[in-house]
Amino acid sequence: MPLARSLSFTSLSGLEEWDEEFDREDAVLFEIAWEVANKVGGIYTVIQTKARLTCEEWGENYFLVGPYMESSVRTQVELIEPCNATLRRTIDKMNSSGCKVYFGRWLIEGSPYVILLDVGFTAWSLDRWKSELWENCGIGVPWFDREANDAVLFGFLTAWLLGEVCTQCDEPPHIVAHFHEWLAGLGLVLCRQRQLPVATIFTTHATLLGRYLCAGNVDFYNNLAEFNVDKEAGDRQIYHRYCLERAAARCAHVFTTVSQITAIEAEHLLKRKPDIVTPNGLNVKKFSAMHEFQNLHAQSKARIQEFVRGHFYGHLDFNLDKTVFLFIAGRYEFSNKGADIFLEALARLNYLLRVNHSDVTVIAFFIMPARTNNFNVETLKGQAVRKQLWDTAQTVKERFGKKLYESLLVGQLPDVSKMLDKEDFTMMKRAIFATQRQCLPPVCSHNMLEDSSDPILNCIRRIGLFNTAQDRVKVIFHPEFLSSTSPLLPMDYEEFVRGCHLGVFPSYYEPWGYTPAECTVMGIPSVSTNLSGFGCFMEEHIADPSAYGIYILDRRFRGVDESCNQLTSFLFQFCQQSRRQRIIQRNRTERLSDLLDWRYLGRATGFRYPRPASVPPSPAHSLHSSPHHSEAEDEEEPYDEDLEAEKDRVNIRQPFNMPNRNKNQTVGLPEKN
Ligand code: G6P
Ligand code: 1S3
Repeated sequence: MPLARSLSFTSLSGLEEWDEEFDREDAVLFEIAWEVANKVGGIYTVIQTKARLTCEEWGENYFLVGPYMESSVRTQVELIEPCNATLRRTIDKMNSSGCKVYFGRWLIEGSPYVILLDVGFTAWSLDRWKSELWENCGIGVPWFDREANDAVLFGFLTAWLLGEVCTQCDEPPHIVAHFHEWLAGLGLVLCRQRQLPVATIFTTHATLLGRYLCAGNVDFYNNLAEFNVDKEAGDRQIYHRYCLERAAARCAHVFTTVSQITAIEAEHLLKRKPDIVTPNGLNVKKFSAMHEFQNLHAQSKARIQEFVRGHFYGHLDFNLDKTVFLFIAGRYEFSNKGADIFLEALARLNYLLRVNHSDVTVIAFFIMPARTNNFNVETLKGQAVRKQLWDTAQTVKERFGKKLYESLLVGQLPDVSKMLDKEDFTMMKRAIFATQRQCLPPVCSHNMLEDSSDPILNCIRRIGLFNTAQDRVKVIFHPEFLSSTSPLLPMDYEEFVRGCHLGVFPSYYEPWGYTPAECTVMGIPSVSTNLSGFGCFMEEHIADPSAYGIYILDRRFRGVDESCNQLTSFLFQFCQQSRRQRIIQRNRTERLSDLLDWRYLGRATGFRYPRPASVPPSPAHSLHSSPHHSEAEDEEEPYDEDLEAEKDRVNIRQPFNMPNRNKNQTVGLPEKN
């Protein structure tokens, strides 16, 4: 089967030697994932952000295949007639044989075609397909594992679809099928087992065993070669899932993963070395005006500040202008995502800020979804009190303004002592009395269903970060993804990230890590680790990552306590930066976004961003770029930003001028610098 020569956005670039006769015009690409038009986690972001470019490359020959989820389809997909005769015949045939297959356009950038398979509708075939799987592949799937049952249905349906396309084609088709993650992997295995004329790619975004082992108390990276994989999978009752995953990795013509570190993991746990590493990109949108992203930061920060005013009512004894917003967000995997060491570092930072009599306050947000019973009353009350204070201030202002106006009308300067009357004072006193509270500002915005066993709450209880007046570090756990329709914090995730100062993602298990990448393209500095794909990638491509606001925590060569100290020192340094230094650092961070653009990703090999030429951001070494610098200057607009940017720009070659991909790229743990 001929394979693609330069399918740069489907993991095949660099495999030119596979077939010189391949012609893209004749080829059709199917990309298959459980997260097509169905948001579960990071794979959705991969596919969604890559769609525009893949559509540009493949045009009418690109089809995404996913599960039919009615609620997502209603909001994200326009159902239409199949776009060509082959697909029409294929879908008609399947639908007349007891399936429900839908065709449409996914309403995202690029508007790719989607083929959606209703797995629930074919559940009647589950037992038969499971027997077939057992007979042909020796994989037995237990009845109680719903996710694995879905994987079986989805796998058989995708293999059926691809087989039917081959049958319905007038000429021998050139089909490339790219499968993501174990949930979609069975389709690939069946394609090979049925000997369909389809070139297959399997991308793993995390291994099942890796995720499970890391979440337990295991020294994962030092024992990678030692694990008895079958036993470990069996002990965790995921042996059948593991078999599906490993079979897909082994059967694929091309096996890929998203980072070097996951490539090593896959080699040991799935027993196949990935053919190529394909880092994840983003669909980067550049603003035409240079500082637009800085303005957006200021706007979004103002909205977060409003929320904080409400949340801390009665305890607003800190200066919001000297308050730094940190956040961690993502799937709620307490230790895998590093929430454990973030909390510990916050406790240490709290101590450091206190003993150093710092006037900086830190508010750390934890945005990780957990099971809740909705917002708690105290949190909602905070926003109501803030609103009431605002309304009172507006009413008094209006009355004041009216008196002022009337006084001016009769040609008199107002007597300021009479501008506010008794009624105004009563109204204001009442509003102030309403801000008294008997309790501390809550550390959690919701009523947690598993409050007493929740790992974040238990850690907060242990380290004692209770939002007291003495605490320089305050904590807010928001156990729900953000939404612009929330009555509490009505912002979507992107707006929220823009308004924060630093994203903190000290993950222990993170094959790639979109959260710090998203921060980068929005010009928000972040902390990641040298155990995350993103951290290793940035370490490889930037000479002095922290100068660019990319703090990479060492979790590979240090113990937990040492990593925690390093994180504390990153955070403490960050808190000591002046506003000007933060602005300069954000500019630098934003300048890295090309590196993460799908458009240029493939060309990044061998390229390194040099140290920035302009003033370093570290407060210890920083020289002010203009004389007579004072804190007051920090309050002004960053008037010398262009100059700083220009200095850096001459020093940085843009990624699209970079040398081509190194074909001899090896897969191995990146060396420590
Ligand atoms: C942006 C805005 C500035 C604002 C600054 C605040 O750069 O353009 O007007 O002063 O953000 O930065 P900070 O790091 O203090 O939130
Ligand atoms: C996985 O999602 P996760 O957060 O469970 O896939 C993502 C996309 O490749 C990746 O960024 C992340 O590290 C993995 O862990």
